[in-house]
Amino acid sequence: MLTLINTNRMTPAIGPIGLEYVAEAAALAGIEVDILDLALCDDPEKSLREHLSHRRPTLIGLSFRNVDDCFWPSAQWFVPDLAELVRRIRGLSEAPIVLGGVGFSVFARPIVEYTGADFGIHGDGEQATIALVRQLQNGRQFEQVPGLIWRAAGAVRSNPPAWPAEIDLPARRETFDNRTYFARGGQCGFETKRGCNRRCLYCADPLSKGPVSRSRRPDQIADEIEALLAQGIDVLHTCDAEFNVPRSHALAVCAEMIRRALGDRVRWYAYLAVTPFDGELAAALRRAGCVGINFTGDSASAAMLGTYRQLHRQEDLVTAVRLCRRNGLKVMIDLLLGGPGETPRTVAETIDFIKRIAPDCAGASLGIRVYPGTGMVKALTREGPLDGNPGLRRKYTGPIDLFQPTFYLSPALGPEPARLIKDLVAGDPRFFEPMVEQPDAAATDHNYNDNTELVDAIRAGARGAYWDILRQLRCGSS
Ligand code: B12
Repeated sequence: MLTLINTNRMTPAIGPIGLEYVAEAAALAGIEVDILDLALCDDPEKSLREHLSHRRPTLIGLSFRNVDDCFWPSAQWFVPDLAELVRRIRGLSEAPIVLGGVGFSVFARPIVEYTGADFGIHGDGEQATIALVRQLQNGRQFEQVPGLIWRAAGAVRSNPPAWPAEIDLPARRETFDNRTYFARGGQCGFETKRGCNRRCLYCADPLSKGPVSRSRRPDQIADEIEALLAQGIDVLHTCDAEFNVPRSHALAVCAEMIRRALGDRVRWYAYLAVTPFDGELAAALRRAGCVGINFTGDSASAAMLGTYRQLHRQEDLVTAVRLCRRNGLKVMIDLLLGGPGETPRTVAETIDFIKRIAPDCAGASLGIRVYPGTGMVKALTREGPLDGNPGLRRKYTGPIDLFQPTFYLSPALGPEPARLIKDLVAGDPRFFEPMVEQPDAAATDHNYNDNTELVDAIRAGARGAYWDILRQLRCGSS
């Protein structure tokens, strides 16, 4: 028996889609699967005890979605809680423990070492978990398990990440309680591809999902959406890095949804790169049921777009907003303020520009989570040793340790960068502002970590992407 446990208790609750895919693939391969969803338990400690007391699994799998909340200055780190959970499970069961998940895959080896887990899977979990169960039952040839991290003779060993080119994923989405997730989380996810071939300076997606885009079959995606619809779940969010990379696959997915008239029955939101985006794609998205797009804008300053290695330019932002308006799509531009070389002038240029092109809303995040293995680290080490870099912010003490939440914030923004941005936003309600470092400051940001404003709105019936729900609450329009 394979016991799979969802460990993510953040609210609003997001369904553990990755773990559900793993569970359904394992069941399809003939493995007996057993589920414990700690997000939906009132007393997780008690549920864990009761659940494990009368089961003897071959393997216990824990999903670890968020390593930290990626938000400065809250900078919450969740790895110590995971280590504590592993310790508690050890006291309740002798089964080996495997870890996996998107956040996990960014830091796979250090997390296995820190938590003392037996195994970890870096990358896609479906076939790797099946292979691990088989090897535990027979042979223990761990070199044959894709993406596996394991302990042997006192050392931690690892195979190359599991990023199979072919994704055959006939998901039924019946293993977790997606109805409850819809009621508590306001939307459910669906995935159309994995991996990204872009090289944005700060992004960890190529580390967890691989450096090339690997697409799912449009018919399997549409089947999955129909399965969710059959459960009464009709508001969705893509779980791809960028839905429109590559554009051809985005169009193919939309075409299949249009062919099945899903656009009349479902509303969905997506993350998109600013380019490629054109009239044909915008119209297809709308006809397929997409109602809102969150663009990875990052900046509107040419210098900063170059630093972030973004492919779009100011005029592409203009086009994106215009095409969304023309096609009835709500539009959010996500900004990443404070990167290397950011100055009060480049921030002002960006905020003024965004105000002028008038998206429905804009996320003004301040500070960039620095992940090991990204271009950010290379750029910063060119300036000198990380310890002593005046731009690095963290809440822990001691030497810089990128495993723990560590953020970069351009020193040129001065001693009160959040205040600077607030002044530039000047009360424009379309902007989600960075949090000012004061204990009594009212939240005007878009941190979805334990966000009670969102939890309450969803309980009262709001559905959709969180930026769209917050936007409606703050701007009062639908
Ligand atoms: C879509 C998305 C969102 C949507 C979710 C919508 C929805 N209904 O699902 C929204 C906007 C709500 C969101 C919010 C947040 N997100 Co988000 N999100 C994503 C995104 C793009 C996709 C995640 C996803 O579902 N992937 C698809 C699934 C199928 O993949 P998967 O989970 O990796 O699962 C596979 C493997 O990991 C593995 N696996 C999974 N579980 C297990 C378990 C075992 C035992 C094994 C062996 C394997 C295994 O197998 C699975 C199938 O192959 C990722 C980035 C990315 N490209 O993945 C960021 C990402 C996960 N988010 C992130 C963050 C930080 C957050 C927030 C905390 C942000 C915030 N402060 O508000 C919140 C947290 C919300 C919550 N309650 O958990 C970070 C996490 C990084 C980190 N430092 O830990 C990511 C990686 C983005 C980033 N690079 O910064 N997010």
